[in-house]
Amino acid sequence: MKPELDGHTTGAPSESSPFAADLHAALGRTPKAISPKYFYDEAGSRLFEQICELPEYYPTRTELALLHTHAVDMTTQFGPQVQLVEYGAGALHKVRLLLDAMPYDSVQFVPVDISGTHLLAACDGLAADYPGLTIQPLVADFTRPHTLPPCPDGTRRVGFFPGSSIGNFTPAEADAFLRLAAAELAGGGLLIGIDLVKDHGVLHAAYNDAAGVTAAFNLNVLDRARKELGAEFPADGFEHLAFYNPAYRRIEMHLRAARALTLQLGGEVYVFHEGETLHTEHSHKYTVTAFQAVAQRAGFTPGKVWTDPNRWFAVLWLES
Ligand code: AVJ
Repeated sequence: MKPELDGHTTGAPSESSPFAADLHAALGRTPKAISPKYFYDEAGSRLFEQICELPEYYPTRTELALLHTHAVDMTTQFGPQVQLVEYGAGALHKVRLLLDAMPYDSVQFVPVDISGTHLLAACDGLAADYPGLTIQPLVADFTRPHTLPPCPDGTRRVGFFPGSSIGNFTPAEADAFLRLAAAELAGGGLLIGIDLVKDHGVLHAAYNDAAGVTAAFNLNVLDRARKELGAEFPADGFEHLAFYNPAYRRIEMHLRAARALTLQLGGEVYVFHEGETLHTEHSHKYTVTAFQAVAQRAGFTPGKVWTDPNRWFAVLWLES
């Protein structure tokens, strides 16, 4: 198991990990910015699961309700014989709602995830609950070229990308991912969850929860830098900042220096002036029609759309 597979290392502070290299690059650029993938060590993954349960964080429960209510209608789009490819599979909770609505012994399930240990454990749990389901896990970064198991004649390849994870991508990255997906899902389709543009107060609250879980999740990146890389900075030096940027239709998360300070990492000293931020995440919001236009340019034909009464979240079917 290569430590770089899930972007984190354990044990003694190490200067040679991809996290160290990426953090140096992040702190050296203007404006300072790092990939959100470094949120997800064990502590960060647990915090994310807590976020999903927060009263203010509507996306998870809204999407689960859509999958629960419309699973039969959704899986009817797939056709009778499918190879179901889940991108960034994680805990494999959501796919169960689809499998419950299908004769799953005719499904070949291919969960793709960068974190091999978590993926294989989740597959064991799924196999125990769905006897007869064919599961072929693939440990890979799905945003990079990868090889899926062959799809037999008469079987459609269908992608599943829930959670509005695509919101973490910049528009250029989203376009690149959708083009890759349209090519590898040719003849099949993609079922994708997207978070919709909405009242700014609702968006703001979802990323600024009263219990401070999102703040802890954001600050965890620096906790990791301290624990794993021996980074030094004032304990109360950084604060959580999350706001909706309407010009880009995205939530931005940052870690903001509460005062002028320095962060030391492996012999380098990085200066933050008061209020300067390390940008940690984008979470892009879409309208249904804007997303369908992006998907169409990437090679998909938009199909059915399922959304909640508030129109806060949508699950889209795209034919490829
Ligand atoms: C997992 C990327 C969909 O953008 O809402 C939650 C991550 N960040 N709270 C999101 C997240 C802060 C989440 N995604």
